[in-house]
Amino acid sequence: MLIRTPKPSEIKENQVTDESVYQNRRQLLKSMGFLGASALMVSPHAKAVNWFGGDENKTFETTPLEFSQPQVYHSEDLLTPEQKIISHNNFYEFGSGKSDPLAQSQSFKVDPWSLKIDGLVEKSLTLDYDDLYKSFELQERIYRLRCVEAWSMVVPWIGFSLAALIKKAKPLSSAKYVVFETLYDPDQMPGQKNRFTGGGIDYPYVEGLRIDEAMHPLALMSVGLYGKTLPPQNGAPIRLVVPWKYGFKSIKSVVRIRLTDKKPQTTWEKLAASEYGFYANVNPQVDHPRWTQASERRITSGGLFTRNRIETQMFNGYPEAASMYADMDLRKFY
Ligand SMILES: Nc1nc2c(c(=O)[nH]1)N[C@H]1C(S)=C(S)[C@@H](COP(=O)(O)O)O[C@H]1N2
Ligand SMILES: [Mo]
Repeated sequence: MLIRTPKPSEIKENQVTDESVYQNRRQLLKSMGFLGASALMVSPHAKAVNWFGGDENKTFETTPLEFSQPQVYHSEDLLTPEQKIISHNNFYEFGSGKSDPLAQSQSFKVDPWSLKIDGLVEKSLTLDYDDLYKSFELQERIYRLRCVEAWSMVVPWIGFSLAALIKKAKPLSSAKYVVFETLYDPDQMPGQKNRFTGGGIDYPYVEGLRIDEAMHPLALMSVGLYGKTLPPQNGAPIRLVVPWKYGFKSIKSVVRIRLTDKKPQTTWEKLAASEYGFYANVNPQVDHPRWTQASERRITSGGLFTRNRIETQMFNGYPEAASMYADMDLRKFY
């Protein structure tokens, strides 16, 4: 592989401030042996607000992760504070309100877990809970997350490249698409039981990528954020992150990755194909039928409703993705 030349979307570590500095120092101290197991704390989660019944006094416990220092960040923006990232979520399996996932998911069981990679591969694989953290080198990646609803965050994810995982299964040349599936477990996920609170979705939640998109170095399988394992509301124990696409492509709590020769029908496409396409590349020039996509509300350290409107960038500011769509009409393939 060639040495990469930094793109305008990439800047050096010392230009990113905020909570990541704290986390990176912490990681360094840990690698030098200054932080023993007893000093490793549980994440200071916001207390779950309970109105469905269930999680009242429970807070999911996250664990610090070992990860390599990032060489390149893909954002010149300030990080969104951890408390916002873990309390303002879309995860319809736990309810369709932004605070439902935190409130509803705190007793979600992530261990044992089983992630299967199969379909058009030479070697099907199953990763168990421990494999998620030790099969690949974990790396921090700071990405913008741009929801189709026109809000956005900047998240310090920890994970490994999706390409590494797919390569391990040895894809056949006939594989053209990759399909992802979230856990189906209505006993644990109240939204899967109730068509109303679950947003009318036909579960399990399904997403898909073209094989070249899945093999793109920016596509990440995330197992953590802010230096620790993912909390359930963000897609524990493992979720996809595709930073140049609208957030709904970044499917959470994945149990199956299947390679196929047919374009899958994805959850949101099935629900409203004219509003949520298969490609879903962030594009300020193609509006959602009901609102503009030219700008977005960046969630920062200010109050959740602080006015912080910024212009949306093509491919969410990841021009590295552009060449994959060079000969496509992105109005038609939205
Ligand atoms: N299984 C599943 N994955 C999902 C969703 C969901 O409802 N269910 N919501 C998506 C949407 S619309 C967005 S914007 C992101 C939000 O990720 P976050 O809550 O970690 O910010 O998750 C995506 N992944
Ligand atoms: Mo979203």
